[in-house]
Amino acid sequence: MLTIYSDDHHLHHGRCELIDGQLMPCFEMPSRADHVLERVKTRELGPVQGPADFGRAPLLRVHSADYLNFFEGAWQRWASLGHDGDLLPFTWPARTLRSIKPKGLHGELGYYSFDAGAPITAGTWQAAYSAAQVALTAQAAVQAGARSAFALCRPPGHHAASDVMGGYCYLNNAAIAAQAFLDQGQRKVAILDVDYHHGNGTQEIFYQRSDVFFASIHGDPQAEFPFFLGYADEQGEGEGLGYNVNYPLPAGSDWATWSNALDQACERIAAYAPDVVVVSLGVDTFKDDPISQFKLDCPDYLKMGERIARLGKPTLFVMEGGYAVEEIGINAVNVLEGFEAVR
Ligand code: Q9C
Ligand code: ZN
Repeated sequence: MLTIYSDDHHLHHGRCELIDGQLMPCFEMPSRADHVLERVKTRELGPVQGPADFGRAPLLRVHSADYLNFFEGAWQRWASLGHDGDLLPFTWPARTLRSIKPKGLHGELGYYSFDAGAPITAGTWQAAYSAAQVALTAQAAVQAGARSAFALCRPPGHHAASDVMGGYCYLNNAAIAAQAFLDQGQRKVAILDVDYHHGNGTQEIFYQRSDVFFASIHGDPQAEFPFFLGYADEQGEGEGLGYNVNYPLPAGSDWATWSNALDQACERIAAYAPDVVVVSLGVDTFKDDPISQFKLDCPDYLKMGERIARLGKPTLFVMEGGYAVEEIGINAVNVLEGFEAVR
C-alpha cells in the first residue's frame, strides 16, 4: 500500500491543553506521526511519497473562504500583537450569546472554534495545509486505480467542520478527500469513522447530502468529547436524511462490542453501494490510550482492516487520532496490513 507523508507536520507542535482541570502538554504531538511512519517502513508496507500541491481549491470545496483566510492569517495577527506563545481561544458564542463575528482576533477565533483544543502556532497553517495535500495525493492514487492508499495526515481533521476548528483539528482531511472523489467523477462516497471520538466535523459537512454516507463508531457523547454531537438519533437532514449513522458505545467497550458496531456500519455501507470508501483512521480506541475509554488490543486492528477490506471497495485511509504514542504505529499499520491480507 502506498503511504503519503509530509515532514511539514513537525511545524505544528502545540504547547498545552486543559484536561481534567490541569494544563498538560498536548497529547496531539509530532512523535505520533513519526511512530506511524517508522512502523510503515519497518513493516515494509509499501512506498512512501511526499504530497503534490493541489492548491486551495479542493479545500474551498469543504471549508468557507472566510474560515481559511482567518486560519491562514491568525498567527501573523497574534505575533504582530507581540506574542510568541500558542494562540488559544477562550470565549465561544454559546447559547446565551449572539453568533456574530467580532472584528478582533479573540472574538473571531471564538467564532471559528468550538473548544480550546486546537492551538494555533507559527507553523500550524502550513502543517494543516500539507496534511490536506497528503490526503488529496493519496486520494489521487485511489482515483487513478489503486486498491487503497494511506494518507498519514497530521494534524488530524475529523473534528473540523466547514468553518469551525477544534479537537486538535483545523482542516478536515477526510472530507476534503471525499469531496475530491466526487469532483473527479465518483458518484457516491462512504466515510467510515473509526476514531474513538465522534467525527462531528465530517458529519456537519455532509449532513444534508446523499452523495456522502457517513458512519461513525465512538464513545457515547453523553459522557465523551465532543459531547454535543454524535447521538444515535442523528440520521441526516433534508436530502441527507438516512445518510448519516452514529454508533455511540459505552466506556469500556472491547472488540466484541466494538466489532458488532463495525459489522452494522459495514452492512449499512454495503447497502449504500458506494464507489469508494474513506476511512477516518483513529486508533485512540486502544486499551492504553491516555485520553480514551475503549479496550481494543493490537491484534483487533488486524481484524478491523480485514472487515473493512470485505466491503470490496477502493479504500482511502486517512490518519486521525491515537495518543498511545508507543503503539500508534503498530495499531494503525495493523489495520492496513489486515486490509491487505484480504484479497
Ligand atoms: N483540551 C482526535 O482524536 N479532548 N481528537 C478534550 C480539551 C479533546 C480528540 C480536551 C479530544 C480530541 C482527532
Ligand atoms: Zn479521537
